[in-house]
Amino acid sequence: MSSKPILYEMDITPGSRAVKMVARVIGLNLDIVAIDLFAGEHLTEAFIKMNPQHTVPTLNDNGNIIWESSVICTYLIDKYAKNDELYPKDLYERAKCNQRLHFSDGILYQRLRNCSMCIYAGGTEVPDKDIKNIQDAYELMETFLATDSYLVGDRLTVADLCAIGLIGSTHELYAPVTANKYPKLLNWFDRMKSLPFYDEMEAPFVIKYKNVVESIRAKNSNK
Ligand SMILES: N[C@@H](CCC(=O)N[C@@H](CS)C(=O)NCC(=O)O)C(=O)O
Repeated sequence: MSSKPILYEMDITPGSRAVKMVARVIGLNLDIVAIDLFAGEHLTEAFIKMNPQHTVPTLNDNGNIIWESSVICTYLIDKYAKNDELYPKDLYERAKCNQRLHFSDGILYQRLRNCSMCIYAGGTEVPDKDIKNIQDAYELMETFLATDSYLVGDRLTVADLCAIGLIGSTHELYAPVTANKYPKLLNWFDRMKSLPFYDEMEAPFVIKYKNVVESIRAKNSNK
């Protein structure tokens, strides 16, 4: 008999929350196992055996191990969703979703990470170039959202769910999404904030992440 998929995650990481939001939307129950990266719980022999890249989120679906949040999300939708609304089966629509997902993984996530790494590595300020890289990504998103209200077309897809936590974090921690410079991105962000699960599943963890980074920054400045 198969059991619930197990999600190894940390709530302050945007990718972990993306997987949980997808599960919520498709009505899938996950067994959640919290991993504390700051305590090195991802570096145990057992975790590395499961995921040699030792990243969260990581999924164990009855022995099938998957990591990379966007890959986990699309797998869960393909396997468990009752319809293809979140991840269209139409090949062109799916390609557009995949492009946005790669943008989130390769551009948004990496640029957020670069900023946080400056602080984790002992710094107190994030270099202007790293902030500028995030703003450049916002400008690209303005073009993605030029005619559409969601990242792919006019309804919510997995592409939106994988981008919310990243934009929420860069906005709160490093580069505000301002109305004068990024009006379409801000409209999209407001639309995401009105999702029924946003206040429960997203907002508190963006603030928690900010507090973690700020407390490390404060310790660094007292050294
Ligand atoms: N693009 C990946 C990023 C995964 C990732 O690097 N997660 C970080 C936390 S945000 C992590 O687990 N870092 C621990 C490590 O690399 O050892 C995803 O969305 O799953």
